[in-house]
Amino acid sequence: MTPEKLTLHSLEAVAVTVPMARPLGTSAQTIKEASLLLLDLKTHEGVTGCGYAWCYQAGIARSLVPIVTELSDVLHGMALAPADLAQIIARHFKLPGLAGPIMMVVSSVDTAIWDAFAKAANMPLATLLGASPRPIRAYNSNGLGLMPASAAADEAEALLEGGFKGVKLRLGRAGGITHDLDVVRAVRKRLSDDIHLMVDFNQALSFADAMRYGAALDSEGVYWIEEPIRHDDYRHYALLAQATTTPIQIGENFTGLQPMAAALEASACDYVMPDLDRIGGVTGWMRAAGLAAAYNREMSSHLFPEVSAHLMAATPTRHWLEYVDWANPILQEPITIVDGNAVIPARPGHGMTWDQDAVKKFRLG
Ligand code: SMN
Ligand code: MG
Repeated sequence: MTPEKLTLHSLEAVAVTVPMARPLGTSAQTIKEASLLLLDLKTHEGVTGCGYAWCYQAGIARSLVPIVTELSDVLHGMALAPADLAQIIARHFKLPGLAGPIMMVVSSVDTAIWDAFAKAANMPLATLLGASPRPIRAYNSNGLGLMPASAAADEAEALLEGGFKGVKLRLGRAGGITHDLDVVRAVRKRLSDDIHLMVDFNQALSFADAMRYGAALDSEGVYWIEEPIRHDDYRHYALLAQATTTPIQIGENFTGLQPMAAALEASACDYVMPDLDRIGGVTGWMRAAGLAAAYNREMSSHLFPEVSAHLMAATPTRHWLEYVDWANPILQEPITIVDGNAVIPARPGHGMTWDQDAVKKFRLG
């Protein structure tokens, strides 16, 4: 089967909630289980594709199922040309707006389209995108939520198993800067100098507090400071990035390319980390990679390590893959880590196949 012959038969979605080995306490919300929208694409020719959306909350995952059903009717019978379908899908959602959870649907449909396309071409997605399926450097982002200092130091050490050279610690405690700094120091002290320590505030701080934190963290051996203030306050991000020597990282909240372009134009950050499911799937990611290259900014990924590994291989300014194991319970062959690097599978497509027994078990409603 050659990819240009494929036509879309249907899209189907299932909402699941799967257990997480380590709960994730962030400054905004504690996440104890992964609520996912699993998306399957069928073609008339028999080739299939899939993708998933990380929905943050079970209710969001559930609410997206009928939206996928309606989109399926719209796309039925169309040629499976990823760039063409991206435009058709964008037009379909133009009036409600390509934002929030709708963008999760759009992005995961795009990912499923590319998966089927790569399978028909009989190539791993990275190969189809013109990249060698090289090992992709990853940091371990499982756990290290808001927790006491000694527990965080223990967990940070445990997360190095698999040869990881980086871990990410969540900050933004209600108790304020001294509480956060105690934890940073305990974790930093436990890790050897060659281990990168990223910190993530999930938008917890005011601008004034972020300036104080930035100055304090500059002498604590932190590798990047992620989302210290509201995600779209690029004017203040630019001031912060100027004031701190520690690089500022943002991007998981870029919904489509325009916010990313605006952030880069405003010099709001040193690094960018788009999220596959907000940037517009594979199509959106590849365009974002061009933007990052044009603005000379290192680009990391947010969640979705299984697909992001392929995309990072094709990203000129690739930096760090965020590794989380949150989809593992429903995958037949989760992505593997060797010496701290994600291994891109040699299978055609992105390489994910649902474990159907697990899907049945964790299915919502
Ligand atoms: C994050 C990701 C997913 C859920 C909550 C928080 C975090 C990250 O911002 O970057 O990993
Ligand atoms: Mg983050």
